[in-house]
Amino acid sequence: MKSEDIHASRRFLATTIVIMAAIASSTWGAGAYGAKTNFVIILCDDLGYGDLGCYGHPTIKTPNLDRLAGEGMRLTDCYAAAPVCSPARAGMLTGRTPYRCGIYDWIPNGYPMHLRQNEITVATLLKSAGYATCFVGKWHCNGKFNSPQQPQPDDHGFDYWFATQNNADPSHQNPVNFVRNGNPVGPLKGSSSTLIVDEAVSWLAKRDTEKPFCLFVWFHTPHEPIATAVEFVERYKKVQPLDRAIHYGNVTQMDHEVGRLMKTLDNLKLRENTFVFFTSDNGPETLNRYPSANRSYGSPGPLRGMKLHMYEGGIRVPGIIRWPGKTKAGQVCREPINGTDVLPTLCAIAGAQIPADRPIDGASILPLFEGKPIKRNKPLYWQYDKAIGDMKVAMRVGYWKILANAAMSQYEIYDLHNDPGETANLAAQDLQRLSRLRSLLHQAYNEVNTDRPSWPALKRTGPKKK
Ligand SMILES: [Ca+2]
Repeated sequence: MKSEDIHASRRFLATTIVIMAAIASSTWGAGAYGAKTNFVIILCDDLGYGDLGCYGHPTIKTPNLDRLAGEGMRLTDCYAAAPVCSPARAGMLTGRTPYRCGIYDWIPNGYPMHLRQNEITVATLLKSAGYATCFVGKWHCNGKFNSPQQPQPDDHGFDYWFATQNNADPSHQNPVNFVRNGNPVGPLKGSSSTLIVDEAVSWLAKRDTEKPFCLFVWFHTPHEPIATAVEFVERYKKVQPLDRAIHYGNVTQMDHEVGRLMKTLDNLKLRENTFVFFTSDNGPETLNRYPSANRSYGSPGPLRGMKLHMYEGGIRVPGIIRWPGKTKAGQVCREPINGTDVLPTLCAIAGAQIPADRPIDGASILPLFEGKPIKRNKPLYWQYDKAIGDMKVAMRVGYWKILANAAMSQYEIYDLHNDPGETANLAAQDLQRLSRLRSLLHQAYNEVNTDRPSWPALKRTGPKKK
């Protein structure tokens, strides 16, 4: 998008926000739980389904997240909106299948692909409903980061931001590439997880307490290139090789920082009226993609595939919700939930209107807190044209999952209830079910791919690939 287009679309958006704010103010307090619930949305990067203690990892210690799950609700069937970074993030911010937004793959530095200004994010909607909004961590929703040529976190509704385009450079330790509210910060001392939580804690302390808040904490951890503070590596002295210990320690360090953030909520007496959601943007890194620095020892648990796969290991991720008075201690929820559900859910809680002028694919998960099923008007759908393997499209309907190749001519179906590891493709045995699922899949595929935006040729103009 040219800069003049951005200005024009910003004017359009400003008008839209005024209209939406008017709508929101007229419905202030009309949300199911009033408008004073705060939100903390924590996203990990490449944390696998099996990487937390409370999800069965035999070695990695995550006491703070285990406690959070024990205090709230652990989701067994929580999904990212895509098996790769940028699309999953776009899906969470917009409530839309990422392909609708034109976010087709991870966005290298300098690429034209970005979350366009005409997309309406959950932060924009909450801000218009009176929320203070803050983003800290890995953004990865544009290629031209901190450039007037593309929208930045503040253009998408975050009052305050402290972020990197993609990974922390040169690694998680002592990063040099953070930007705070448009100003490059320069070299920093410490781990990115610590720096991010420091910033979040600082913002919480100085925020406008007259407003409810929405805080997005998007860790770089445990994505490559990993570096872990010595004290956390030393907790895995018996683990070999050292790179595995470094990876495990990296997850434990992130867990420690989540604990620090939760402690801050307690200290500020914010626990009771804060909805906390912890999840990951996709499955664990595929082994051996970085042979020179392979510290990717994440686990998909019992699931098939890893990051970049359309099988469950690529998209099913940990999910923990703590909302005192609404979630019950130690509750386990088996209802499928997608990253695209964040926008409708937060808006429902806050009493903010969701956009009516475009397809919103997620659904509010509020019924779950009353012991009822989520009302979805469309099945969960994923698409990633560059997925590893033949399967590029997937859909879940109840316990059934269908996958298709790029030509939409070959199919696999799995019964996730009896076969969560997707070991038995039943497409040839259950033709009636295949036919029904295939029809639903084609319907979604055709709808999503009709109006999707295109980009100029993806020629790299930025620094080296990471
Ligand atoms: Ca990722």
